[in-house]
Amino acid sequence: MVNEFPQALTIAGSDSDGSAGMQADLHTFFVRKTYGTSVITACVAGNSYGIHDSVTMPERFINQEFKDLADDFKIKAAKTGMLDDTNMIKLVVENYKKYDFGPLVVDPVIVTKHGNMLLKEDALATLIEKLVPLATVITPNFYEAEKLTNKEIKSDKDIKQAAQALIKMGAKNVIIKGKHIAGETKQVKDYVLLESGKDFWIDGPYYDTTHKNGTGDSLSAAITAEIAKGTSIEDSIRIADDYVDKAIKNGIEVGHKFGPINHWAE
Ligand code: PXL
Repeated sequence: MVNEFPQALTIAGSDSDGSAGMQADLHTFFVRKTYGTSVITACVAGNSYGIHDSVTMPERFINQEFKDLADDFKIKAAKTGMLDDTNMIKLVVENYKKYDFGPLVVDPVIVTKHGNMLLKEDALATLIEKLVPLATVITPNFYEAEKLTNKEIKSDKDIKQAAQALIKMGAKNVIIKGKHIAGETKQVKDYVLLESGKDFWIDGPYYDTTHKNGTGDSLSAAITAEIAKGTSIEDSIRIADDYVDKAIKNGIEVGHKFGPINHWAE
């Protein structure tokens, strides 16, 4: 039967070195046995040393990408990544609302691990107003959670409050990815707050490696893939967290500096 196979969509930027952005999403969809489709919002030129240039796709092209996918596929879940600026966020939100692409996982990408901006400073308010309320799951890291809630996070209590604030802003389920504090424990813990009110921590080891590009993209993509296959939100988050943990632990040596995680790791 046509369109029975689980299909997922990434609305994100292309990263030429394959370690992050749309490429990490598509690697993840593939390995998680989900057919991957894409709406490309921007392209960045870079490698394991960093990002050196970027361009944004034109409005008519974005509209056409959405239309073409909607005309032919049965997408069961979608995720957002790099959206670059206010206009792009508005355009993506308009198109997402127009069609049926299933639940939305919002990875509120702001800046790379190595300091390259992927969202214009003045676009944050639009992201909060227009995109966060559409999120079935929002997946900020520590820094992004602080930016979105406009509050410093220093303790477990602060993390919980940030997650609650994100729910108040309209996201249904939240995972805040933990931060490793230099010199402290060799653990990182992610905090999850579900729509039902249930909350829990996911503890994992901290891996001291330079091969962590695309970790956030891959986590949100793995959640999206699981949702597309019909897995519950809680299990999707748990499975994705475990998958990314293994992909960091069993890294591959690609590029000379900051490398990718290993999407094949099991
Ligand atoms: O990992 C965040 C990210 C998202 N999207 C694009 C990127 C990166 C990091 O490099 O290049 C396009």
